[in-house]
Amino acid sequence: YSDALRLICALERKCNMEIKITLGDITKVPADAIVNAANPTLLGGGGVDGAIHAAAGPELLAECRTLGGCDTGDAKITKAYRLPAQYVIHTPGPVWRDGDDCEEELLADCYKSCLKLAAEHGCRHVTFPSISTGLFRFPLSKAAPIAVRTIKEFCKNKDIFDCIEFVCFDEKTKKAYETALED
Ligand code: AR6
Repeated sequence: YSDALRLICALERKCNMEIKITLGDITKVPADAIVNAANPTLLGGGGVDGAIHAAAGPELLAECRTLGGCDTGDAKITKAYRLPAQYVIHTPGPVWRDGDDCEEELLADCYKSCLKLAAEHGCRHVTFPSISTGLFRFPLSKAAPIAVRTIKEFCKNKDIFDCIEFVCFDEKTKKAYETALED
């Protein structure tokens, strides 16, 4: 009887993962891991990267200096220092050029690489910014469906996460992710 109950609980958990879309500053949202839309140097920059480094404090940059950079589409993990999280997962998204330079595949790779690292570190609540759609100019209407689809595919029929949350910095971004989630 208890085995059956455990199985039901496990099955329910599998279906229970929530993809949440919120408006706000990702540095203020508690999570197990916060994803940073970085660049291949991992040495900071503007946008969400600048905000994450500013909120985490100088120890984050010091740890990032030891990592030797990161390829586009790949990800590396550090501690989160003063951020309300255990880890920061840094991923350099693709710079949008004309769409013929594997930008879409590379963006999907970013989400996969981050989810893989988060899972390996036991993170159940992960927050994402809208990778590449700021300074890297990836069109939002293309980026949001890629992000949502990649997360759904990665998590399908698995009990890895409780909540994957997109923390959007403006209404337009929030709307794009909501539309992608509805489709
Ligand atoms: N919380 C949540 N989202 C934010 C925040 C924040 N505090 N600040 C900005 N955004 P971007 P990219 C949103 O430019 O396009 C850096 O210099 C922003 O409105 O931060 O991947 C890196 O070092 C947009 O929706 O990242 C790289 O050189 C989204 O985050 C380069 O920018 C992504 O915008 C990466 O460019």
